[in-house]
Amino acid sequence: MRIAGADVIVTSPGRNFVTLEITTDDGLVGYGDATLNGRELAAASYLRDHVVPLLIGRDAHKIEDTWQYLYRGAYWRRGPVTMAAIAAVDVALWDIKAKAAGMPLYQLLGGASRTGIRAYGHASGRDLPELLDSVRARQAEGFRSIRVQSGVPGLETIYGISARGKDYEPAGRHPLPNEETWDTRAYLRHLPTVFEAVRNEFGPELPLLHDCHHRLTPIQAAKLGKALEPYDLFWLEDCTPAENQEALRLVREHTTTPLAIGEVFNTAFDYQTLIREQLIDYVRSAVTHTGGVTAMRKLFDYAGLYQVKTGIHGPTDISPVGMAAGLHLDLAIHNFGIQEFMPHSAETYEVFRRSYTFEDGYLHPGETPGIGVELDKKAAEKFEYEPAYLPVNRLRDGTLHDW
Ligand code: KDG
Ligand code: MG
Repeated sequence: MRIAGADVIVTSPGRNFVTLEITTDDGLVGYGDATLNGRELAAASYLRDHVVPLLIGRDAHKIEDTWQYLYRGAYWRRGPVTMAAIAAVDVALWDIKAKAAGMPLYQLLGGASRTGIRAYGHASGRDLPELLDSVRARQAEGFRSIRVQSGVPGLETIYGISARGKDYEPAGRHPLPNEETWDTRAYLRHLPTVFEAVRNEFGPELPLLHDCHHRLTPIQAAKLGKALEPYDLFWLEDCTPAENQEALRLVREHTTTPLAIGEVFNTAFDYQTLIREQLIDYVRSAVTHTGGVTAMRKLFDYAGLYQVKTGIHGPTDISPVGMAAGLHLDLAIHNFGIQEFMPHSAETYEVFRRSYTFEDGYLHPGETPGIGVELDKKAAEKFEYEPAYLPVNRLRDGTLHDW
């Protein structure tokens, strides 16, 4: 079975997505996601200009060899653009292989290790009453694990807080990124009071998560982890900037709050110290940004040796194709932890027809052969690409800060 064609589709049904469609000479079609929020066209060009010409005529069954050909063959390794492009090829080829086998992908990965995939949803509020309402709304939708993000008095807009009743989508369709203001001391003072109130309202059982979004220094993160211990978090995410693996050593020495990191990582090497020294509890990579199913499987098996579990990144900037690929892994691997799930808009689901389901707090990839997501090209054409940027953060004195 040879690769006969490969097409890169950039579409914007509610937000921007980059999708690779691979066709084989016997008529099978596979999809992969290469969406890189705010830098989409770089991934699209990498695929169109440098990868598609290498794919035509290759044996579609040779997934590992193609992965190595694109990774080692580029000479310039790693990086978000390269790894998103490789991920798209890898997932499209797994989709094709599973379709050729007539099985859902998880069967090729060893079969189901569980009946459903525990998912967490996002609750946020500009103030406490709004946040408590938002937690109740997620519970009503079926979520049994909830990420809690709160506004901070004195700060207008910050990461993770949506306008009342609206879904959160940080990438804005502006010619320039929005600028937000950040104050770490105000955040560190306020957040423990929020978790105290949420625990008082919802009791000790509900698993609660929080995302620091890389904004703290190691000692600040250590202080926050300690302050949150009475509220028994499921995890504290991205507490320090992701580049510095050693930072987590200091945090770990001071707190038993479980730690999760990795949504901006793109290879297993970014986790080497973190996993080997057991400085984290959950790996947060997305299939889309970490080289696809092939690379994620290896990463997860490595993490499993050290009792580190998974928490695949699942915001709306991972397309339904990337989401579905992650769900097949979630179902098959042993060291599954939890899956993030931010449902996409109706427009997105009009373009990406999916077989995965969410019911009673659990996701399932479905039983359709392949990954179970098909792209409707006609529908995709209706939604033209519009440049969109993630916001930037500045301290009160104007210094640029991690967002
Ligand atoms: O594009 C940026 C988002 O993927 C990121 O801000 C979402 O941190 C995030 C999360 O945990 O979902
Ligand atoms: Mg995050």
